[in-house]
Parts: sequence; C-alpha cells; structure tokens
Amino acid sequence: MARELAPGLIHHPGFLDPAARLRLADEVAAVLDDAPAITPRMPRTGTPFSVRMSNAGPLGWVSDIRGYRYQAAHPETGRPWPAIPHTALAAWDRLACYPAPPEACLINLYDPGARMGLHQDRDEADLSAPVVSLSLGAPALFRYGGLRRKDPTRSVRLLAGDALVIGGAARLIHHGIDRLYPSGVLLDADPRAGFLPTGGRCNLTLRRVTAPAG
Ligand SMILES: O=C(O)CCC(=O)C(=O)O
Ligand SMILES: [Mn+2]
Repeated sequence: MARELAPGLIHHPGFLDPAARLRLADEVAAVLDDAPAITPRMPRTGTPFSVRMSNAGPLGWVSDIRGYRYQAAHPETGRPWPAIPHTALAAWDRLACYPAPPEACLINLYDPGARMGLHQDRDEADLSAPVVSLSLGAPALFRYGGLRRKDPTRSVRLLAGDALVIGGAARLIHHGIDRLYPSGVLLDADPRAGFLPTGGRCNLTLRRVTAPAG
C-alpha cells in the first residue's frame, strides 16, 4: 500500500517483489561492469563522499572539485553510460506519471558506514518530473524535511524493494540518508548483488534532466 509521507512524497513499500529485486540486482551488476563506481568529491574542497556512484542512461550525475553536473560520459572510462536497466524503466512507467522517459539513473552504493547528508536534487532543468528512487540491500534511515534547509525533518526506513517518489510539492525537499541498519534477515540483502559488501545498500534514482521537446 502506497503512503503519502508529505504532499508529493509517496512511499511504496515492497514495490519490487523478490524476483524483481534479483532481476534489478543483476541489471545493476551489468551496468557496473561497464561503468565502474567511482568516489565522488565535494565541489571546491575535494572531500570524498562516503557513497560510491555510477550511472546509467543518456546522462549521468557527477560531482568533483569543479562542481555538480550531468554529463554523457563516464569521467574515467570516457565511455557513454550504459542503458538504464529495464526493471528501473518499468518502475518509472508505473510511478512517475510523466510523459517522457528518465534520462539519468544515478546508482548509489553504500558501504555499511556510509551516509548521505541533507541535500536537494536540483541539478535537473525539468523539475516537473519526479525523482523515482528504488532501494536494494540493507535497510536505511531516509530523512526528509522541507524546502528550506532548516525546516523540521522526519524520517522513514527504506527497505529492499521499496520505491519512493519525490515529486510535486516535494520535488525540492531536503533529504538524505542518516545511516544503514544491519540486515539481520537474509532476504533484506539481494544475494546476487556481488557489487555490495555484506550489509551494504544500493539506491537507484531515476531522473528527467531536460524538458521533453515540444
Ligand atoms: O539513497 C537514497 O535513498 C537517496 C539518494 C539520493 O538522495 C540521491 O541520490 O540524490
Ligand atoms: Mn537526493
């Protein structure tokens, strides 16, 4: 059952069943073979993120000393990013309510101690499209607030297979990942996800970057 956590922020627990999770894990493994995960760095300071990242789709989100941006090629291999996994595209078709496909699928890989600070997703030119997020692996505490950084926050636990739609009035809310939880239950982890360390987590965010022509 979907639950509206805040206007425009919709949580779909268990959106991907175990078979779909395994399929997606296989598809992500294939993407990472072609487009290895890299450690992004904060603009200006060069401080490394604790999360490793790769992308699929015509555009990929990267962050380095020069800034945040979308670009068509992997910064180290120089190759175009691989195609967005089918299972992720199917989730977009069901959840995004948007007339064009996503252009970027950011893949975040969390080691058990990794986190992601409170931020907004605002590097996309078309903010009328939602961000659709899919989670695999260990449970995580997702924190969300308001449009202003200092607005009060709440949190929700995201489990393997959960989808989260960040759209409408929530499209520019501040959000982040406080921490992962050890996954005591074997099924929390996707056994074929060899790209994750034990207790790690993978999150995919599907994004429309440019406004569709016409
Ligand atoms: O890992 C998550 O659930 C959130 C990821 C996120 O906010 C992002 O990639 O911008
Ligand atoms: Mn985000």
